[in-house]
Amino acid sequence: MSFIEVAGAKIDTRHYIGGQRVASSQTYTNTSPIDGTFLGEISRGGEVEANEAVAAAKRAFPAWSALGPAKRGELLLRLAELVEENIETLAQLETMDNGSLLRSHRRGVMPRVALNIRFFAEWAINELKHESFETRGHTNNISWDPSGVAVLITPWNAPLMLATWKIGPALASGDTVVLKPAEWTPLSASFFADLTKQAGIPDGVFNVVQGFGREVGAVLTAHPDIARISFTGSVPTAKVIAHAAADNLTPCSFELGGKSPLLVFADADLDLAAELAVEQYDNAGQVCLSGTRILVHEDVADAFAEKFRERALKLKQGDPRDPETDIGPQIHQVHFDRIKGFVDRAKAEGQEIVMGGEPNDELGGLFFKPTLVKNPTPGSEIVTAEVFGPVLCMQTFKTDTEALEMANGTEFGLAAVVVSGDRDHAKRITDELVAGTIWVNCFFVRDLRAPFGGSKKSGVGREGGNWSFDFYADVKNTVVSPNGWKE
Ligand code: TXE
Repeated sequence: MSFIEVAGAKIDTRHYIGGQRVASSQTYTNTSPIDGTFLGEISRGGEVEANEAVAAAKRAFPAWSALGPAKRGELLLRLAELVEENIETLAQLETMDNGSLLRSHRRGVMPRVALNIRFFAEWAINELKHESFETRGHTNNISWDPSGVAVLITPWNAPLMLATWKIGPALASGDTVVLKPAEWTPLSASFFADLTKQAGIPDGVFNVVQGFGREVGAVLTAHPDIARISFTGSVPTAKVIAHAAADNLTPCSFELGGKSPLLVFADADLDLAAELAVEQYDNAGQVCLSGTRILVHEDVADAFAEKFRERALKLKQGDPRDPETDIGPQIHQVHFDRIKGFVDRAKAEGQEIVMGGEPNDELGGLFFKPTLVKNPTPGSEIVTAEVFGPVLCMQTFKTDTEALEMANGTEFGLAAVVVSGDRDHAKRITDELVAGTIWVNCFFVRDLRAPFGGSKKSGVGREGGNWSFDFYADVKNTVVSPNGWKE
């Protein structure tokens, strides 16, 4: 059976290669994290499908790259409209597949998917410019040329949203795309492929191969005919991909994990701080940017903890389709066990768990209670490793120096949240923090024109605005001499 019905939508379970649906002889089973409902048997791609997809994208490249930003933009803007027309379907589909809140998908995530496509299409048409440089009468003209086939490998925590951060600029640059979504969340990418067809995007320009990272993903990333690899996921997988890319020197963009600090200073608005801290449980903690290490000045630690607890205890855990729910299930049994393993090891070490710390037995399934670990031992696993679940740590500091040492003291550098009531103080702190994105008295707001990415082990490169095009395109400098013209 090559179609399944999810949330009223007909979803093809096969790959989308060269504008055609292609099945694999092998499949794997996809279930919903909400209640284990069987969703379908998904084509399990391997070497053959990876090679076919790259070949299709390679064939489609000359015509797509020759179209130019304006003509590509017309098709991409139509695609953005189709996403908007299908927000409800996409929202329900994604919620069934990855268990994130339906209300977030409806209000924020799926509209953002459309915006990702529209923004980069318009940016390529109107904004992708650089001033020319003059050197001894010679003019240096900078331009962005399409580079070839871009392989995009994406995770399961915000499947279509994260994929379209890459698809938007890659297609707008004139590259053709092979997307491999995460095996646990294959459905929205498949539905999206149908929308690209409806939008009139030529066959082969956008391809989707389903399956496992170590199988189809490994072949794609080692392929000699690709020009770019963009990956969002874990640090260990990024290392494997970097090795795969090395033989061909394929440029890679990596957006990886984090263990970001949320710093609460003595001059902070503590209600705001508590609200921001509780937001770090969003998406059941499966957010790379989460400020999972709450660092509080000791003078306000008790008052802050009380406000945090008040709010955290009000969080409602349950079915993500229920509009009242704040925290849904984890994505998959494997991931649930990973989270539980972190917490169990922390308990065994004698760390103080002051909230949660166990599965939610009333709900059963993949629901893990929002958890808080108080004053974990510096350097211990729970305070240094990315748990990627609803598990926060709280530690105190005495001075700014100590706060900065703690904040910068992991191998990651993706994000940081600073809560302070004093602008000069906040500025002094943000100047010293090592992170790709810092939010001051806020969280999760980002303009698509601004760069996004991680420092240290949290990533390589930046996405957003020109930074995306710097990666997906071949940036070219054409130096024009004042001499030699027959004028
Ligand atoms: O990630 P993987 P997993 C972190 C988070 C989580 C941990 C493990 O800490 O607990 O990673 O999650 C594909 N060649 N993040 O195991 O393996 C894979 O099929 C090519 C942070 O799910 O990194 C999927 O499409 N591709 C994060 C994608 O890589 C390969 C989001 C991500 O999977 C591959 C997700 C290979 N050899 C997890 N092996 C974030 N930064 O937001 C796997 N893949």
